[in-house]
Amino acid sequence: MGRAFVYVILGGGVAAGYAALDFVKRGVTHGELCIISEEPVPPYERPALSKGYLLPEDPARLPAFHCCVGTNEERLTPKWYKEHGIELVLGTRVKSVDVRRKTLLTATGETITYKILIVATGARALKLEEFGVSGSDAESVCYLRDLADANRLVNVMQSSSGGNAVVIGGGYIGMECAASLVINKINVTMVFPEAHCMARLFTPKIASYYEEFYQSKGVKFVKGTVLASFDFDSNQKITAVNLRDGTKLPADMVIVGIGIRPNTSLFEGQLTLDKGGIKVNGRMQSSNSSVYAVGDVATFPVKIFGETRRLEHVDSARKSARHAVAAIMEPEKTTEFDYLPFFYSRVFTLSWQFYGDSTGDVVHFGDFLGNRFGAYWVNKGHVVGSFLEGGTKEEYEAIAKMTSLKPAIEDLTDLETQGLGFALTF
Ligand code: FAD
Ligand code: NAD
Ligand code: ISD
Repeated sequence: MGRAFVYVILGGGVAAGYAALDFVKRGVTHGELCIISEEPVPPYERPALSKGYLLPEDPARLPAFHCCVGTNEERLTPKWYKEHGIELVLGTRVKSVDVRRKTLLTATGETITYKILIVATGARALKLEEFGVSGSDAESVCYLRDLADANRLVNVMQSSSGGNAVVIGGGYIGMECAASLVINKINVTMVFPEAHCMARLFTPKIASYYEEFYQSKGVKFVKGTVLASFDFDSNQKITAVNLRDGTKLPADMVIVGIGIRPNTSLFEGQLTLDKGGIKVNGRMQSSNSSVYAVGDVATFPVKIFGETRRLEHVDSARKSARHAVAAIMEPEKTTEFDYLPFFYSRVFTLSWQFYGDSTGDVVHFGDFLGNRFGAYWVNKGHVVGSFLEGGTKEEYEAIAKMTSLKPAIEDLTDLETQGLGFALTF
């Protein structure tokens, strides 16, 4: 026999931490809530792993960045969970779930029963092997998803000081890790298949600003090609990476950031999936009414676009988790989730925010030779997305508010002339 809880959160990442805080705020009683996580520590702010955690001096370390310090709220330490009667089952992988019987089976052989399950299993990093390249298990090849990966990356970085790193992938992990490597005095070459970095979001004009900034810090870019193989020395240490276009790059270490896959496998055949995630309604409830899904693993209706989306960003993890808890604890008071997508990044001295959707025509504004510029995306005559680098708190709030209102645009040239001023009028 195992333990029984009213509420179980499966996964102990960002969404789990924010859900726990809201369960307490809404009056969960001692012994009702359990969090099961494969990670050995309570929920923490994952964004810190590619930023403060990698700094050479005074790096961020736990317990400083447990949830919910990312939103300037209470820091949930192990003591906090204990004081609130929340059971933390850490370092424990859930092997299978039976949503009909409402049971989970852990790798330690325990069966845990729930009345309501919140799935917050996040995602896993894609491996090079899934793209037909072997060598992921080599000592100096690093991925970055969890604390164990971050500790490994720090060790590899320290032993590669002054040497060469190749960063595979031009997305979020690639860009943020490349900046951290430079700060650690490592020579960086970034390799990615697209024509420019951050191809899922940036326009060519925005991307060229960041690429030039990175080049000014010594970063080299090899675009339009992918990794083909590694060269090893007699000790099985990587010495170089070979690209499909024939280029050979010397490498003391490699960081791979080539995307993620949501962790849905426990639920395949049991819950409805959509766009790679667990399909939920506006209350974050899956096709089984006792199972909710939040964070990276959930595909939810984004009202403002009139379609479902699966987002891979921390603000969405925090807010979807909080919405699920509200829907569970106060169903009659909780309406449909109404979420404006928000993405951001910070690298070197740069910092940007994006709200909404990056579809339609793009209007750029601001000073691309200086340090404050942006863009609006206009689709079917309405602003649907906004990007701003180097803004103030008030300016970011203004682009968020304006985007949420989807204002009509008659003249793109006029919008370009007004630039940031357009958002500030709302
Ligand atoms: P996660 O935080 O990934 O948590 C999932 C948890 O579930 C993990 O603890 C995992 O071990 C556990 N788990 C999974 N399967 C099982 C199982 N079978 N049994 C037990 N436990 C299980 N987003 C931004 O918007 N801005 C940023 O600056 C930013 N920086 C990031 C930096 C890094 C290095 C990474 C990796 C991501 C970053 N993100 C950022 C994305 C953001 O962190 C994620 O969107 C967010 O963590 C998703 O939260 P989650 O709770 O859904 O999943
Ligand atoms: P990503 O989706 O941002 O980027 C993946 C990149 O992989 C693409 O840009 C492309 O350049 C590259 N790629 C694809 N196929 C390739 C191939 N065959 N060979 C080489 N490169 C290839 O994913 P990521 O950068 O791995 O980030 C992982 C997750 O972490 C994402 O969910 C991301 O949102 C999250 N994250 C977010 C932030 C942030 O929001 N600031 C920061 C870090 C991580
Ligand atoms: O949102 C975030 C972010 O970007 C971080 O680095 O949360 C973390 C914390 O602020 C780290 O303390």
